[in-house]
Amino acid sequence: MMFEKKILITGGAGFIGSHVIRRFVNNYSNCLIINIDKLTYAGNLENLKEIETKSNYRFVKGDIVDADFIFKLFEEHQFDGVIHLAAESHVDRSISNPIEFINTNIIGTANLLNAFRSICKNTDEKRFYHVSTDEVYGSLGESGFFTEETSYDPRSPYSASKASSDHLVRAYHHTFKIPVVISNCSNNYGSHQFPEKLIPLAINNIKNNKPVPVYGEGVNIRDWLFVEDHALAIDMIYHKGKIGETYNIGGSNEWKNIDLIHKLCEIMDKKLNRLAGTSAKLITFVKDRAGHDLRYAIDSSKIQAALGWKPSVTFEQGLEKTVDWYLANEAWLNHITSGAYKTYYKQQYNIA
Ligand code: NAD
Ligand code: TDX
Repeated sequence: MMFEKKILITGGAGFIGSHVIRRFVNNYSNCLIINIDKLTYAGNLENLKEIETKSNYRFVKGDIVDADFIFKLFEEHQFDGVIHLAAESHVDRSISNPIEFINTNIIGTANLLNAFRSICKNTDEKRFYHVSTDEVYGSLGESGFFTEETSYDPRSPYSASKASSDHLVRAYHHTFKIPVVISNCSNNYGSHQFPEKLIPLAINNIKNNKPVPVYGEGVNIRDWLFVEDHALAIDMIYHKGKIGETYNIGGSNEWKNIDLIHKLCEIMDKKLNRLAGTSAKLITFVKDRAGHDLRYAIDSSKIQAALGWKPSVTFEQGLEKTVDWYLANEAWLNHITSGAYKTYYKQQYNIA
């Protein structure tokens, strides 16, 4: 079958990437969607079971840090577009092992930019979309919002590596005139998120009657967005975003960590038929994260006005959907926490 366009999505076996792949494979049957992913601890092909047999989808296991592999892939496919999500994404891991973040997030992005540049002949017809984070802007005090004009001030090895890759993307656009677009999004939550991040970790621990660790005094604030609304924004930016522009994406949904955990505990008590207050007894204050950013909050008026994007669910609806998904997908949780999903790859695809 001939496809009108070929789109490369990197990191498609991860949390956000799998939502983006599902959306693109289902909505754009005229496009061939190629997913490259290294399948680190965070990448899980089980996330893509629903679409893996569709004729417009291909998976290739590979590392974006491997420049030869990336060049050959671009030479073979001459992609029309790239949506780049592959990254090391967990702030705590970046504190214990920064080098992995520098390799994947900076060198990996540079490899993709070089390979993309090599296939850009008529630059207007292609695009390189870098999916980034609001953490590049640093930390807010009690008031104010991050806009697209806010100066970069990354403060963790993770955010410094993402800021660095954003700078490279803009520098390649400026210097080599390759067509790029960038978005910086706030904290995502939803199904298929690795249970090391706050919301799935808390759901999993409450379910298993384990302590729910709250860093410091739980006063840090995050702006939470349902992952499917991020995938919708990515779709709109990829198709309608203006070349060379940056778009901030956020839920206008700020929560202090401790209040969010209490809300989750209430939902879990109801879902698990526990007495009100049972789950909250699991809350345990632990040592704070080193360099813990106090507050993130996004001003997303640009994408709302320019592209007509807005979140489709309220936080109550999104959280309830999320809890329901984790409770209904016990096997997924057990596989990913035990590493047993590797057996599935072996049986299904003969991938080690
Ligand atoms: P994730 O950790 O769930 O998934 C990352 C994916 O990238 C995994 O499938 C992993 O196997 C793959 N990967 C890692 N290193 C690779 C390499 N060297 N080569 C190829 N593949 C590799 O991350 P996520 O939460 O889905 O985040 C996706 C992107 O969105 C990241 O770039 C992240 O910075 C950005 N982002 C995340 C959030 C959030 O709240 N999770 C918010 C804003 C932006
Ligand atoms: O056990 C925990 N206890 C706790 O109090 C964990 C894992 C986190 N926290 C706190 C730290 C943060 O203030 O909860 C908040 C959210 O933490 P994470 O889920 O680790 O997310 P964060 O550090 O805010 O980063 C996330 O959002 C921006 C993603 O991991 C990044 O990839 C994204 O760029």
